[in-house]
Order: sequence, then C-alpha cells, then structure tokens
Amino acid sequence: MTKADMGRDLAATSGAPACSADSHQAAGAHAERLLNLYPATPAQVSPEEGMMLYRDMMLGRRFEDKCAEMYYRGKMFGFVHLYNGQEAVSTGVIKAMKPQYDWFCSTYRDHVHALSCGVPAREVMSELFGKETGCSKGRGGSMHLFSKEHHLLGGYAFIGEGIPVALGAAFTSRYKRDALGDSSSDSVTAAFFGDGTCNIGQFYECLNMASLWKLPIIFVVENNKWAIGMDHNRATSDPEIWRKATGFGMASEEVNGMDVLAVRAASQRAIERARAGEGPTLLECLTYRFRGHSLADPDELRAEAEKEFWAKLDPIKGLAAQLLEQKLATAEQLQAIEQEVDAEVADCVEFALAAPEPKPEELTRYIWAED
Ligand SMILES: Cc1ncc(C[n+]2csc(CCOP(=O)(O)OP(=O)(O)O)c2C)c(N)n1
Ligand SMILES: [Mg+2]
Repeated sequence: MTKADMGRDLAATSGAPACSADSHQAAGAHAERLLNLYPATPAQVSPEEGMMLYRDMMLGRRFEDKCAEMYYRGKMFGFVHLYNGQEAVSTGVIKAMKPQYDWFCSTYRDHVHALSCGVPAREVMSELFGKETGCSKGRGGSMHLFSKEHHLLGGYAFIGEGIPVALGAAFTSRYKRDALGDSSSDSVTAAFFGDGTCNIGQFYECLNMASLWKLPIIFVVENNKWAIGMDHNRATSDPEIWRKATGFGMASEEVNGMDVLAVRAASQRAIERARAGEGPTLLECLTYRFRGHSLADPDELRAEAEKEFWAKLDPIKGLAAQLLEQKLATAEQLQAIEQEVDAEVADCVEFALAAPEPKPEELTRYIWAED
C-alpha cells in the first residue's frame, strides 16, 4: 500500500458528505472532491460531546454574525475576516485537543479559533473593538488575537506566518522530552491555515522540518477553495493538498470539513500519532466560507451555484440533524443551547462597548515581555 493509498484509506473512515446536492456539477471541482470522499460509517459521539460541539460551533457562528453587524455599524475598524461555514474545522480539531495544554496557531481568520480555545467571548469582542479588556489589550485587533493563558499563539496578518511559530511550539514539546529529560512533555500543536497559503515557502520548509524531526504538529489546511479572489484550482499544481505531505513521508488525510465529527475523528488519529512520538500529520479539510474574504469584500466573484451547494452542507445544521436523528439531543436542548449562546454574545457586546480604550500615554506598553 502506498502512503497516498494509506491516506485515502484513513479518510474513508472519516465520515461521508452530509448531502449530495443536485448543484454539484455547477459547483465545480472542489464540490466534486467532497462528494467523492466515499461513504463511511458515521462517527460516534456521546450526547454530552455532541452538544458541546454544537455549542462551540453555534458560538462561533453567532459571535461572527454579531461581528458583521458591529462592523457595518462602525464599531470595528480595519479588516475583519469571518469564518462562517468553516466552524466544523475549528471545533473538530481544537475540541479534540487538551485545553490550556496543547498549542494553537491561527491566521487573520482567527475569531472562532480563539473562542474554541476557550478565550472568553468578552475578551475577543473587546479586542475587535480595540479596547483595553481585549485578549491582546486592544493593541492587536481582529487579525492579532493572542492568549498566553489559552495557548493561542496568535492570529497573523501575513499568510503562512504562523506555521513556523507553530513548528517552534512543537519543537519545544519534543526538545523538553528528548533533550531536557521531561518524559511528561507530550503537548501537540495545531497550525491552521488556508489553501492559498500552501503555495508559499514556509509551508514546505515547515513540512520538511516537522517530518525530519518527527514533531508533534498537525497542519490543518482549511481548504475553502478561494484565496481572496483566486480559485484554488487555478493557483496550484496539484489541488489535492493532502497528497503533498507524502513527498515528505508524512501521514495525511483528506477530510470532510463540513462534518465536525469527521474532522474530530481525523484529529484524534493525528493527535494519537503525535503524542506517541510518531510525528506530524497534514489534514486537508474541504470546506467553504459562506461570506466574502473579508467584510470589505462584496463577494461578487463566486458562482451562485457554488454558494448554494455549500450552503446546503452547513456544518451546524448537519450536526443538529445527526444529533436529533440519533436521539443524542432533543430539539428543546438544541434550542436552549442557541438561547444560551445568544445571551453570551449579547453580553460580550455590551461588555466591549462599555470597556475602556487603551490610554494614549500607554501606547508602547506590552511591547516587551516584562509587561
Ligand atoms: C505574505 C502575504 N502575502 C499576501 C497576502 C495577501 N493575502 C491576504 S489573504 C490572502 C489569501 C489567503 O488565502 P488562503 O490561504 O486560502 O486563506 P483564506 O483566506 O481562504 O482563509 C492573501 C494572498 C498576505 N496577507 N500575506
Ligand atoms: Mg482559502
């Protein structure tokens, strides 16, 4: 069996596409790939886990819907990139890892990763408003969320910038164990980045080092088909990113990124390998963003048929249907979660609006570590 076959084989256990939409031909090659992830046994989940995953995705969605509202009302400045549609990736990976133990590295599309890591909604919303109570003390804004407490190594405006940082965290984990003799050191790092980012140098350099040193890292590619207005299929020599890992002798999987249980199951396999010292994994999650590249993007380039195809695969609706069908949750329980989330989002906006601005005389504070 070749490594590529092995990856394909692993992917076969990672969950079938949640629907087969009629519009898939018009929706193009990315949609075809999702539909060709052949049928698999649906992943199992307990009622508690299922509802925890549902809540996390719902928080991400409602939080960001509120961000859009606040942005258009002029409460937020600069570029704001939303994650609507991709929630199954953040929740599926991060909730399979150990909070405040494992490490996470994001991009400019970082709000939902921060929430999944456990950064309080109040701190994330305050940061977006540039307030002192923000997780980066109001100095970072939307693209630079950071939390030492929650092991969030940052959002980064430059694409690919976070990958070497994540690699450093994975190296530290291994170095503590192998060189400093701390046998308990087994933390794993997840690095999130997009399809377009897989065409730049850091990606390949980091894959090489991670594989060479068998670092405990998961490269999570959020393949949403677009890099701003560039179609993935026009920009890369082989659109199947998961195959690129095999050139480095690395395990990889192609995952249904609209199915949180599939992402979770693939992540669990990767985490197990990483903690056992077996090295890195590349997970290519096939997903889609429901909104434009940023809130400044009128989203006029993408075909309607394509958007319709992916809208039918909404990961939150997909999980709700699975939970109800398998009698793991009742409609009332899901509704109660939604209400709880809405209350949390309303609270964080109120908190952020009332929070103080950083003091102008403290403009340069927090530049140095001792602050
Ligand atoms: C080094 C660098 N070059 C160019 C850009 C401009 N840029 C911002 S987002 C983006 C596209 C990235 O697409 P992808 O990696 O697919 O992530 P997505 O936005 O789809 O999540 C580019 C080229 C940048 N931020 N950094
Ligand atoms: Mg992309």
